[in-house]
This record gives sequence, structure tokens and C-alpha cells, in this order.
Amino acid sequence: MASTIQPRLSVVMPCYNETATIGEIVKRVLASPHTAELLIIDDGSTDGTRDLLSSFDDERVRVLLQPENQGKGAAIRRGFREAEADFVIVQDADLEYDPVDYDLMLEPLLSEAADVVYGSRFQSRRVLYFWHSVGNRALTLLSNMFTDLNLTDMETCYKAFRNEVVKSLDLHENRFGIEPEITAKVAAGGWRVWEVGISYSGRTYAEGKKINWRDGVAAVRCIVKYGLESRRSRPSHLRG
Ligand SMILES: Nc1nc2c(ncn2[C@@H]2O[C@H](COP(=O)(O)OP(=O)(O)O)[C@@H](O)[C@H]2O)c(=O)[nH]1
Ligand SMILES: [Mg+2]
Repeated sequence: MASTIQPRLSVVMPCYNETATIGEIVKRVLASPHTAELLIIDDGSTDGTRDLLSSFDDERVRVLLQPENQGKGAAIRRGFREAEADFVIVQDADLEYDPVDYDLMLEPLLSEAADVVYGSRFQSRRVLYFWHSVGNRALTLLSNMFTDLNLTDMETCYKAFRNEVVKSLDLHENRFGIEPEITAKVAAGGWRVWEVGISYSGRTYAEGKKINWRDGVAAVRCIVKYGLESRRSRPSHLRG
């Protein structure tokens, strides 16, 4: 039976050297009845990913090539600028996050309860790297202290927004500091944030994971910098 769901979602996919997973994740994204367009922002891949990108034959796919590697944040910012559908979600090019969860992510946006939805990874997940999860929780706690949001997972890739929200954010970070920057600016904007539980199939470093402890240190710097800014500009009342 044909789906009755209206496709209203722009999927923004930052992609850097992901030959092992790009084919499968694109297939999964396009299989979602919510996907109106898929913006793949290739961040200067050198491993053959670019050749694979030209092979996708679906009019919903738009490939944007960064002239050189700039980082996940720069790729997300480019995708946010270009996204045209009603709602926007960030989707990594690995297989850690599953587009089957778009239903869960979109529900609070479609019911107009939320402007922004975070997918929290601490519900159903592959059991992996204890110290990594301690680091994630510490970064979330620090971010919450500045923003006064009670998130459980600030660093999650799955962040979905009304398109108007992403156009309002004025983002500057090029690398993984984009996550605390987005969070601080969402808080400063007074947008209504929901969090839903998603599944998370974390990959190992041998399987291609690239984020490391240096990114954690950079995240602390961004939490403090954008957290202080957001405290100064935070409205006294949330948007109703
Ligand atoms: N590590 C890294 N990832 C990038 C870069 N540019 C885009 N990406 C993409 O950003 C996503 C996050 O990468 P990953 O190593 O899995 O980090 P994590 O999932 O946040 O722990 C993947 O889809 C990458 O392909 C970059 O310069 N470095
Ligand atoms: Mg990932």
C-alpha cells in the first residue's frame, strides 16, 4: 500500500571518507516516507566516496561538494542554508543512527508541540566505550548548566528542527563544536525543545569512527563560549 505520509523533511548529511557506509545509509534515508530531499555535503573526501555519490539515481538527492575538508560543522551549516522542506534533520553518513527513527523524531514537530527535537541515545543502544559515554554525559551536564535545558544527550547527531529555526541560528563553528553552538543558540532563541529516545548502533574506531578526545576538549571550549553568550541573550520567557 502506498504511504499516506507527506514527505516534509530535508535530510542534511555531512560526509567525509565514508565509502564503507554511504551506499547503505543513502538507501535507508530514501526508504523513509518522510524524506523530501537528501542533501549530501561531501567534506573533501579522498577515499573514493565522491565517485559513489555520483551513482545515486534519485531526484531527491542533492550532492554538494566542499572544495576542501572543513569539518562537520561547516558541512552542516552549508546544508542548513540549502534545506528547503518544512523540517530539517542532521543525519551522519555512517550507520550509527537509523532513519526508521524519523517517525519518533518528527512526532513532536508535526503535532506542533516542539520547534526542535533531540534524539537521545541512552535508551536502546549498542553497548560500547564506557569512558566515551562518561565524556558525553559530562559535556551534556556542562552545557545544561549554561543553557538551563535538561537534555540527556547534547552531542547527539539526531537534531530535528522546523526550517525557520535552522535559518535563524547564525552558526559559526566548523568542526564538532557545532553541537554545543546549536544547543546554546536554540536555548537563547527560546525555542521549544523536546527529547525523544532513539536507538544508537555506535561504531568502533576500527569501523571508521573519527571523533576523539581532542574533540571533547574543543567541545568544552564551545560550551563555555556559546553558553556565556546564550545566557546574555536568553529571553526571560520561552516562546509559547
Ligand atoms: N570526523 C569527521 N567527520 C566529518 C568531517 N566532515 C564531515 N564529517 C561527517 O560527520 C559525521 C560524524 O563522524 P563520526 O566520526 O561518526 O563522529 P560521531 O558520530 O559524531 O562520533 C560522519 O557522517 C562524517 O562523515 C570531518 O572533517 N571529520
Ligand atoms: Mg557517527
